[in-house]
Order: sequence, then structure tokens, then C-alpha cells
Amino acid sequence: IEKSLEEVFEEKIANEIRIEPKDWMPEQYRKTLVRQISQHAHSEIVGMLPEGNWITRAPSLKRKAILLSKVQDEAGHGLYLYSAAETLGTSRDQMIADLHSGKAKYSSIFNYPTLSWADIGAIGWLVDGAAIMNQVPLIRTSYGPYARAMVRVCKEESFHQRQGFEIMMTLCNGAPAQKKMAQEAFNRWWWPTLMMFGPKDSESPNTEQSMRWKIKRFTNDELRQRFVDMMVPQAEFLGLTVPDKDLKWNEAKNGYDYGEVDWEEFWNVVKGNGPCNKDRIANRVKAHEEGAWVREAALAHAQKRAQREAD
Ligand code: FAQ
Repeated sequence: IEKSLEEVFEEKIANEIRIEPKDWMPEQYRKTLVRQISQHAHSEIVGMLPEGNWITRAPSLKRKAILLSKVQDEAGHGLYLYSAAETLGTSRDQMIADLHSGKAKYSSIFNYPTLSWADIGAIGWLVDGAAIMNQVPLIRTSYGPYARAMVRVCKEESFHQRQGFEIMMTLCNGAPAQKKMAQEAFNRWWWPTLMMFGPKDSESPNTEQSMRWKIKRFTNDELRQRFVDMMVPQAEFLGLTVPDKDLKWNEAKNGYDYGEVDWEEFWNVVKGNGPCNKDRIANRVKAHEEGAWVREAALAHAQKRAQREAD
């Protein structure tokens, strides 16, 4: 008996066979992937801004070189992910236009300011830590190009996390003023990092279907819990205090109980009203406009070369 396209698709999902760009897929599957992958790409691109703020003020030449290459890595991840999204039939110009108009989302975390050098440590340690927790399972996501992009991205993110932890360790073993700076950065970034995992499962409209299609391999709450369980011992090792009075080991669940995230703050930032949303988008639009001549020159050069080869 001839199987329907939908049956073939469902069978692949059930058997952990990747869906590839030319395969038939439900329209909603395609839409969900374009949404998630493009948001992910935008996050990498906008994510360069908070750290870029410290490249000129890094405390040593070595720190500056490391930070510069980390930020370059994020640009690479963004471009990788735009390419993965393009395999689904959307154009990069469209995705970028949606980011600049405020239509497309990107991770809430990048709308917070980086006030001290310790924030750079905290971002590497916490934000890249959360990114890895979320992205390692995406190596097994059902869409081939996205899954493959995640392999390299995760390798680079784990280096980023170590450099962040090492900055924190240096500060925590330093003068009292440095230790204080590290604790203050931790206080600022802990809760916004927990928000990166998205709304609670009960408030997450996309989780159920994305889990069924194996786009997501764990739910938002599952990953958030794993993250808390991984980070608390690391904070203890650094001698830092987790800014959560409700944090408590729960023997029965073999994990930590933790306080309620401020969801009002989360949705406020997602809707565009966080401390830096407007600034971030204005920055991206400016960079895009000022880069127009580079795109035009590259295009003219490519045309000239093609012409030369044709002659
Ligand atoms: N911020 O139904 P759900 C990085 C939106 S890592 C803003 O749960 P879903 C590396 C969500 O889009 C950061 N919006 O949605 C780096 C949806 O809105 P929509 C990027 C959020 O998709 C490190 C609505 O809320 N990582 O960049 C957020 O099933 C350091 C309802 O939510 C990824 O993107 C949020 N935090 O689950 C770079 C990973 N959370 O579209 C530089 C891939 C939710 O319906 C420096 N993405 N929303 O209008 C995912 O795993 C998922 O998309 C989630 C959200 C888990 C983020």
C-alpha cells in the first residue's frame, strides 16, 4: 500500500530519522522551525552587543583577544543559523527585516546592560551555560540542518562557558572589591538567565507540539531545573551566594527547589520594554545601514568575476 506523505514524515520522526530540506513536511512544522531557528540566529547576532560593549575596556590584552574571538564566534553562529533557516524557504533579507522592524523575537537575556567587567564573566558562565543546556539536546533535533549546525555551535559555547567561569574564578579569588563585583554581577544575571528557558510549561504554547515533532527534546521547565542543579554547586565552589532565598535541596526529587521567576518582568522584556531593547535594535539597524556599501561592493566584485570567467 502506498504511504501518504504525512505517514512517511511521521515514520521518520518516530524512528529518529532526520527531516531534510527537500523532504515533505507539514506546513506548521516548517513554520515552527523558521520561527525557532531565526529567533535563535537573531539571539546570536544581538548577543554580540552586550559583550561588544567591553572589548575596548577589557582589563588586559589577553582578555581583550579572548573576548574579541568569543564575540566573533557568536557572529559565526548567527550566520550558520540564518543559513539553516534559509533551507526552509525563507530569505535572510526577510529575517533581518523582521528583526529590525521588531516583528521577530530574540532572547530576552540580551536586553540587559553590562555594567562591569564581572558581567562579562557572568555572561560566559551563566548565559553560555544556559545556552549549552538548551542546545546540546538540539543536536538531536529532528531537522537535519539545525541539528548539524548545533554540533559546532555547542563546542564553541563550551569554550565560552569555561572562559566565563575562569573570569569569575579570578575575580572571586581576588581583592574584596573584585569578589563584590562578581557577586553583584551574579545577582544581576541569575534571574534573567533562568528566563532564557522560556515560560513555564503550563504557559508555553509551543512546547507540546514541538516535543511531539522532536524539534525540542526537553521542555522549558526540565531544562531550567537541570540548569539550576548544575549551577548551584559551581556557585558554591566560587564562594558566591545564589540570590534566591527559596533555594533549597530537595532530597525526594534529587534536585533543588527554587523561587518563582518574575514572569511579569519576563513578558515585559519579550514585548520590547526591557532596559536595552530599543538600544539593541537601533544598534543593529545602524550597523546594517552602515554596512550597505560592503554588501554592494561584494556584489559588484562577484558580478565582475563572473563576467571575467564568462568572457
Ligand atoms: N526570550 O512556547 P514557548 C545564545 C517566546 S542562546 C524571548 O515556550 P518555544 C548564545 C517564544 O519565542 C539564546 N522570547 O516557545 C549566546 C514564543 O514566542 P512566539 C538563544 C522568548 O519556541 C550566548 C513565546 O515566548 N537560544 O544566543 C523567550 O517552544 C552568549 C512562547 O514560548 C535559542 O534560541 C526568551 N527567553 O521555546 C550568544 C535556543 N522564551 O515565537 C551570545 C533555541 C520564549 O510564539 C552570548 N530556542 N520566548 O511569538 C529554543 O529552544 C526555544 O525557542 C525556547 C522557547 C526554549 C527559547
